[in-house]
Amino acid sequence: MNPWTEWDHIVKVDPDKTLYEDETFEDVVATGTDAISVGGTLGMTEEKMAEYVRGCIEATRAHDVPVFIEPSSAGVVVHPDGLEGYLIPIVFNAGDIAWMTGVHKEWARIDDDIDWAHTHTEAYIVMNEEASVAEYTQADCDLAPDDVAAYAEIAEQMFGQDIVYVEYSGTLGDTDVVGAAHDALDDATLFYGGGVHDYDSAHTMGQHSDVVVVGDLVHDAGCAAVRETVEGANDARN
Ligand code: 1GP
Repeated sequence: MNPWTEWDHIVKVDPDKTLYEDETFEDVVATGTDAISVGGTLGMTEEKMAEYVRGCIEATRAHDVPVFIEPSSAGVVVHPDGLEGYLIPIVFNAGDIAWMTGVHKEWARIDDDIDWAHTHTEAYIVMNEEASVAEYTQADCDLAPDDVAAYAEIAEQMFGQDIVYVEYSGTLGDTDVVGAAHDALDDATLFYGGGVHDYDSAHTMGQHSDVVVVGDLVHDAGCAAVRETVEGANDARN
């Protein structure tokens, strides 16, 4: 069984941002989140990625929290011991179709050490036109709930995706859109990310998805706030 079928919550740490005040990766792990993913859209380098991933792996050693890399370009993937795997975005509504196969091809061309057994793809549907990821991928965010549901459906049924990810990075999404994607899936897991900042927002989005992803909050407000979102996501599932 894929590990994410058991998850309610992920913290996504961005190597281009610092942790909140004097918090550590141990504090991030101790929030009770189910997994850590390391990735960001802008300012990413292999060095920054390596440093953050190393810190997360060391912090999770005493806990049962897996660490994944979610790369945003071909040149930032590292292969440290202790990493659980790789979550590779494929952007289904990208205007720049390199985000369907091109950047992935480039990764395979330059990286001789890809661990395919631990490499998983995520079918992204990018919905916040203001977000860097929307600009970066030239995503068509002008989508109604039935458009998003249809993307989710083809991702699972035609492209065999196990993870569909409705991405509102930076803003809280429309529950009609997120719920439509959720309803369209049979067995695939729906990740939701964007603007989750407290118990209520996590609880609401957890009711319309399977896994709530929290990003900026860990950098901007810290681990006490993240812990509330873990509780909200957990309560939504139970
Ligand atoms: C970003 O979906 C994640 O990829 C989380 O978004 O930073 O808005 O929490 P936020």
